[in-house]
Amino acid sequence: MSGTRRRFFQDAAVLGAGLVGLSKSLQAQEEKPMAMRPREVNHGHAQARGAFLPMVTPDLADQPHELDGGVKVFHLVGEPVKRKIAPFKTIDAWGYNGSCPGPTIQVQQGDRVRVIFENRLPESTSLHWHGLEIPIEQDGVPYISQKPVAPGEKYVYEFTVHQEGTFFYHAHSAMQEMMGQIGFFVAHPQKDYKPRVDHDYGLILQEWAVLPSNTVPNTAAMEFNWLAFNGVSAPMTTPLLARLGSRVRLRILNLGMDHHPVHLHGHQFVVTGTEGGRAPESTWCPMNTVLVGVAQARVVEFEAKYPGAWMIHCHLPHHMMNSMMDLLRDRQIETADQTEAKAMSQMESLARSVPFQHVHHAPIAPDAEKVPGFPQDAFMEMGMDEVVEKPETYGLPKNWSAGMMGMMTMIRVLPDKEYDAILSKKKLGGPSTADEHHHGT
Ligand SMILES: [Cu+2]
Repeated sequence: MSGTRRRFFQDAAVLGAGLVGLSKSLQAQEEKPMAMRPREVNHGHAQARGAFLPMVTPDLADQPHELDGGVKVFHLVGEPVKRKIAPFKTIDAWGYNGSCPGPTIQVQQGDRVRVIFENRLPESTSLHWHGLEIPIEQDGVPYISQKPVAPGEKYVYEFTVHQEGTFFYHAHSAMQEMMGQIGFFVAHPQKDYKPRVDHDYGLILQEWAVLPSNTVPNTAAMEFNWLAFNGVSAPMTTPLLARLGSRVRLRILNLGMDHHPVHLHGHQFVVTGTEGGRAPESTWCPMNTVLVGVAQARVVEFEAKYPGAWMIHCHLPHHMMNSMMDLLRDRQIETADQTEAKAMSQMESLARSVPFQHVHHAPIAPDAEKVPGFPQDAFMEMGMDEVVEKPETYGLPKNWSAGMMGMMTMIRVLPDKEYDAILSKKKLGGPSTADEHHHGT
């Protein structure tokens, strides 16, 4: 067992139930059926049905299915979920199968799909299949297309997926959506999109309003203090990995109260799809920020040309931070006349209250407090590298986590040697969130 991995498990033990739940779901992702593993994919001319490059949803699991005749059968349970969204913050969200967002469902265009849904919420609900062209009886709108599914009841949805693209499932009740009841539903095309990609990643954008010392999101709020990709705020977001020179697809899905301009550093991408499916190549144009509106999906693709750890983040300034209020309470007032020594002691007492192995902040000027407007970001940055360490963070510069907050992750574009080093760390048993795929030549 490597030192890195041993520390990872020590951290996991310290973090307790929330992360244990996460490890379990990531383990589930590793145990996905062989047919779903990228290495098994054959891109030859006689491509078999069921062979596609699966999307990887970092920090979330894939939902496995059983076959009943020719029907792919999935089980979803709507239920309350404890979600650790930052090392020092666990919230009471609602989700599916112990996960918020729910696990990712992946099928192929043409599949017959059955979803056996069970409601373990304290109130009635339903499941809506966002963007799918299916019979009205399957549309999942309470009172309009079906009776609401009462607590303790089951309901079976069944339909044929004739489309390809990035869809999602969610409760069709506004407040339940804001409690986190959403998940990916990806329909892979029968024939690969061209050009083919080597990596396919999915990110769900979410926002919550959770008051300090509270765990339950305020679903009536119009302002949000917790911003997340796939249910976690940076730096807990697991970095995406790409081999230098590979082609990457990124599917971004938004169900919240805000539209999020998602920006990629260091590369240009093209929008190759929406929540309605693949976009014609004639519409592709270079950009590096895509506005993902509420209820929309945007699919972008790019060549990972330049090595480095490149940010992917919502560019709304208030979405590039976490709520520190739980930790520092009235920080804005306390820091108005604060010295660096005082700030450090405040952060050290914070570190004792949460399992950080070190704290860090960038230097400030000796006369900082004389400057109107100070502080802005001075006490926002918190290094917590060790507590969020995993194979995907291996080799990042010290204090990297101090630069990661809110709706933010990164794609690490790595030369072969470094890429392979991380892959072998993952094979030792680390979380599997970045799979690799080889094209035939
Ligand atoms: Cu945003």
